[in-house]
Amino acid sequence: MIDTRSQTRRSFVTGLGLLMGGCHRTGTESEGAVPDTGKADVTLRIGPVLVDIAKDHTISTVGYNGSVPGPLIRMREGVPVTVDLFNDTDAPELVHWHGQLIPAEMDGAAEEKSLVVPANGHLRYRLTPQPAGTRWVHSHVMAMSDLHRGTYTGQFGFVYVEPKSQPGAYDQEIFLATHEWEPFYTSAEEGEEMDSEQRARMAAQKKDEKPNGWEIGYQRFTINGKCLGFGEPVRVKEGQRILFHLLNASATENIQLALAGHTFQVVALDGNPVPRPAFVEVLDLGTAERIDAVVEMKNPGVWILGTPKDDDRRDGMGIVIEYANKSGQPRWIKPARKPWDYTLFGDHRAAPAPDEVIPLAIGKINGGTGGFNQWTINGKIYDEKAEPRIVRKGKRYRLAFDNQTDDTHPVHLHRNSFELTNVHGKSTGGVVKDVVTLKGFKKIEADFTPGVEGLMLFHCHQQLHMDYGFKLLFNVT
Ligand SMILES: [Cu+2]
Repeated sequence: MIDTRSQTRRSFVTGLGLLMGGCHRTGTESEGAVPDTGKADVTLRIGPVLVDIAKDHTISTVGYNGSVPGPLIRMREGVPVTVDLFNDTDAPELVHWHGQLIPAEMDGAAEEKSLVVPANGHLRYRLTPQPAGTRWVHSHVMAMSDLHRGTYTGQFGFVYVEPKSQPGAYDQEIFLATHEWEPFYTSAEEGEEMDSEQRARMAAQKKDEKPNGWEIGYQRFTINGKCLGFGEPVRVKEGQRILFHLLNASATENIQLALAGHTFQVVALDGNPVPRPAFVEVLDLGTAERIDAVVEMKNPGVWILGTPKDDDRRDGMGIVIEYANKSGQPRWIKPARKPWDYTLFGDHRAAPAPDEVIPLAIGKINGGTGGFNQWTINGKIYDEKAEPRIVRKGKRYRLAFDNQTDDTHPVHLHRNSFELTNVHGKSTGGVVKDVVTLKGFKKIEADFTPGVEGLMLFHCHQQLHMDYGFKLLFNVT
């Protein structure tokens, strides 16, 4: 069995052989679809799964290899792997290797014309994992109004691409993925924290528009497929340094997480080491974002790692952290709320001037009561018949995001990473991400340099936003 949550440093090394069954082939073998000979290094079987999330509460969904999250997949940076994908469902599936710089064929996005895993079928290909860090794998199918497809399901799992050299300044590493269940349509809008400028712009916009369309709510909240208090606790010892790998595997929710009685030292964002590993009490994770954070266990007791939102924590969003020889009710302490700011982790390096600035203004067409909002980039809803926007390999582009909506958008660039250069008017450097969460009415700039040719999708990772127009296709030539 592969423990998806926790591995000590020792089993971290031995665990390698588990999923990567075949011998490691090295060298420059070509990537792409390959014939079915021999054993694959990584196997994912897409199929129905029952998840016991709480006492007498079972979710029926689709997952990978019979578990939710799927098994932790470890790969080595630059070492090619053969991947077997089996689909035991009646619908074609797309398996997206989020955060990896791989050819479009294997990237798992329909817009990029990636290979599809046929319904009740099989697909085998080879890819070369890169870059190192906390990546993940998830379904990339459109869900539209069907809340039992795509990222609403249990099709997600961690992918850890091991660096060539391992710093290893920790005693235990713990992988935790958040996910919500039993989605429903609601007209209630999530109350985002807003400053006076955001509130003024929202008020100005609200005047003569149709009302906001459907939003999504959830009944149950889990970490690693378990509601708070139902699964095994994370067991720690006083004095240990724990490296938490946290993933927001939600379809639509942006979340916060805190560990009562403790402080996080953020060492990587979206798997990429940050220039300044700063200390924070509360982590913000937009949909699909990852945070690697070290916690020094120096406050013995039984604690809750969970969301500061009391209702959501009561409905399951948390996990118990238990020190050796301690027992009793897990404790929660409301954390001091400081606004999350990517620039905390950046430095003052000057970004090279970009070859071109690409303005991306985000807009919304309200769906009205009982309808779906539609999303626009530079005034256009995604059109699959439109020609992709050409970008040149090796050139530096600056994406100038201007969120003209009151909604938060965790936007994602496929097959690439971007470096944040300006956040809400503050310049920064060295923070490399593949998702950046744009708050309502705020501006962020991020630079990228395409390295791999082919189609490259940009979209909002909020499933409902992506499905209803929030996409843009690039072609790297
Ligand atoms: Cu969005």
